[in-house]
Amino acid sequence: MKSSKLALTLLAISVGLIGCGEDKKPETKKAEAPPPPSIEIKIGHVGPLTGGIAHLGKDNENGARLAIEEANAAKIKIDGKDAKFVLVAEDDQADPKVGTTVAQKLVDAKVAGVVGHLNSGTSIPASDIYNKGNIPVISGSATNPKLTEQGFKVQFRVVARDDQQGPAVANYLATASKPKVVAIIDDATAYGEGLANEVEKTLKAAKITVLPREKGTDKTTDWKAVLTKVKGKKADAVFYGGMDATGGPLLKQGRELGLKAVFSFGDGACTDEMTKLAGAAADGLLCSQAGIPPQAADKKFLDAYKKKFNVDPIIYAPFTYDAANLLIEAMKKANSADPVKYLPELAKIDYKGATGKIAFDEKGDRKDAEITMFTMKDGKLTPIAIIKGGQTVSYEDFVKASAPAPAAPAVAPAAEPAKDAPKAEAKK
Ligand code: ABU
Repeated sequence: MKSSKLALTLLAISVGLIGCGEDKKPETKKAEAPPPPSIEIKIGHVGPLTGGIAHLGKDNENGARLAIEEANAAKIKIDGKDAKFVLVAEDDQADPKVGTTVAQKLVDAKVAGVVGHLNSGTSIPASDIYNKGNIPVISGSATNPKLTEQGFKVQFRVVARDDQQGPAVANYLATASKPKVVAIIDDATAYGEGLANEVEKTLKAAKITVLPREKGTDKTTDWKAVLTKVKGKKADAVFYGGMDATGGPLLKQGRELGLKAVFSFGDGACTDEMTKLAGAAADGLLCSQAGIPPQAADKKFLDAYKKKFNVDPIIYAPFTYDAANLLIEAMKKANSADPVKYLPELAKIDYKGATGKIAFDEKGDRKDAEITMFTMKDGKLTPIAIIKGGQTVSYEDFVKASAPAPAAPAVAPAAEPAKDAPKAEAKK
């Protein structure tokens, strides 16, 4: 009896359950909203990522990469679509031939714009390829004047040119160190030779004796023969047009050979890398960069860079960061990533970047670009003066003037040396 009652109860429950199942309405699938329309925008970056100056190529690439990551985080819309910026990074090995190959590769990949190249020697031949492909390109470090003298509407740069940098560093050297005989050495690249020519012109105009040019290459690390010759000619200053990877050994070997001359370099060899390469011999180096020093860049940028890469920028990362942001800003203004549409916006842009206000002249050069003079002091590159529009301002005053509280900079005459500038040793 007991078991038949239980069987009936179970039957009732199952019938009830089946009944419930029959009452249940079939689930209607909610129509999924289509994903918002999106657009992928490729931006190229080119610099040497292998070889002696790979550290500078990486520094430049980091700047562009940070700008792109920030733009993606900002969820920018272009033509009503979610813009997804993608950095296409290429290594040109600082080699002009490789430079043109990767430039063509980027054009074929339909990048919307390019940041680079690092070197003038790669930027100049590559510019022709970008021009033919109508791809806007902004260099954050190439300083040879020819780059923007070819009439290419797509070519821009955000640093000063060597016909500004050469006279600035030469005048500073002449005034601060008062050399009588200067030896000039270059690495036979578009940058090194071009800058050395500008320095020579300025020194000669100041009636300073310039010895016949000595040359190496961008791979030379044994400078002893050249330096022995320079020592024999009793030069009291040496200017080198080349990069830090070759300038470091030059300086080190010069001191090892007993040269007392003031050494002076341009931006390619004006990095803290000199201390690693030349050790204590680097102290007293006088050198220039073709923009504000990296430590004077916008604090928000500096903090973000340090957070992301766990190092400080070496030299031109703030400029490549600005270069990438300029491309993006012009696209936003044009509401298009089509170079035909955004190039006119780029040409007339007025932008507040990490390196200050940026606008371009009709050639694509940065208006009012600064030059910074440095000396190497206790193993650290120390900015001593900023030269802008022919006026020299001590770095101290520049920093004060850039601070939020308005303070007018004390403007000194052009090429007036700051108190830290190295003096040439009296001839023995
Ligand atoms: N401006 C220094 C290094 C880059 C160049 O070749 O111009």
